[in-house]
Amino acid sequence: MIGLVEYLRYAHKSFLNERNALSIINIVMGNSSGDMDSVVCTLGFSYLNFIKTGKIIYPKISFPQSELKLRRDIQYALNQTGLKPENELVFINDLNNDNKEYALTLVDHNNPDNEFWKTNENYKVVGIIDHHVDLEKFKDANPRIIQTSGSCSSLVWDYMKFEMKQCLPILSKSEIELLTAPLLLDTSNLERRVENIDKSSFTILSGDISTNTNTTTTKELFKKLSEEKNSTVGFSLRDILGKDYKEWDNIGNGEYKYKIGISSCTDSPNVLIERYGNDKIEEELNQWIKDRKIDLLVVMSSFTDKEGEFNRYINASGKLSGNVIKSVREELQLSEDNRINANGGKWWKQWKTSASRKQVAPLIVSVIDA
Ligand SMILES: [Mn+2]
Repeated sequence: MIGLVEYLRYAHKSFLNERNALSIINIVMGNSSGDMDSVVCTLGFSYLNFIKTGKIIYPKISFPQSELKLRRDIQYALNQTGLKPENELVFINDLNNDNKEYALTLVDHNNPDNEFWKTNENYKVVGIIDHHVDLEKFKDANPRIIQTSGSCSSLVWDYMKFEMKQCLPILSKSEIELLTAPLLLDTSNLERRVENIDKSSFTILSGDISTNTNTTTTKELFKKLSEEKNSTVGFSLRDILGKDYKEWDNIGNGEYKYKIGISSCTDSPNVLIERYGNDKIEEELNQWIKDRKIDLLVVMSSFTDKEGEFNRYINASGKLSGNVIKSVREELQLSEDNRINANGGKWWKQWKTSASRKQVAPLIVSVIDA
């Protein structure tokens, strides 16, 4: 049996060699935010499917190669396995506009959200495994698993648990840690947003983590991954905005369709203001709105403060911002924070900390649609 990294190298080479000859390209891809969950679901699904069927569904990273450096947790977990992600994975910018037909398996989203599909409409969605709100599309997809879970990876491991159990014994410690990484990050080391399926998937994986490692506990792994994920030292504000960013298009009932973007960040407003200054922040947000041609940009900041308290803040700009804030204010329990806004900032403290982008995005969309 083939290991994970060995398989990924094999899949990469075979993609480069065979793509011109293929009439239909089978690919699996995560959502456009390209977080650990999306990346690991992509790689893991492709691998386990190969174990199961002997066929390659090519794993595609949903962001350009140049943006890997913004995701230090992913870079770290991949590097640990010995893989050279820059040269041994296929990124979205490696796909050509070549009029190929694509058969798409979506993980961690259930409607294609990548810019790429706007100019390459020759695709079919053939499979979905996701933990976001069901957009009720592609009813013929098989599998079509859309279920609440802390991490989408739990759904993938559960779907192919037979294959997972088969190959775990031959995987290296760092390969298993890579597969465990999204589950730990998405559930804060199994302390928040944990569903039963997360627990059962963790048991499948962790059984082998403990036999494969004597020193690294999952707690330490979680700590290391969080540090890497949250590390933005040396980043420009633009880097931070693009690091975990998603867009929603075609919103509204009128003739004019709105487009909105939501960026998640792990720096507190105070850190951002200290580092970049209020004026620069406002300038960059407006530039972003212009460049992406969006009607609303929401920045969702979440972080744990010195007292160990989990905090959420949001910042809204663009032409819809006033009305949207007014409409979601009660639901998200927003209040102004005068200490932070002293120099003209626009941050709202979100007391309802349980609402992440997964809840906030559909809420904002429904408000604009209404
Ligand atoms: Mn996810």
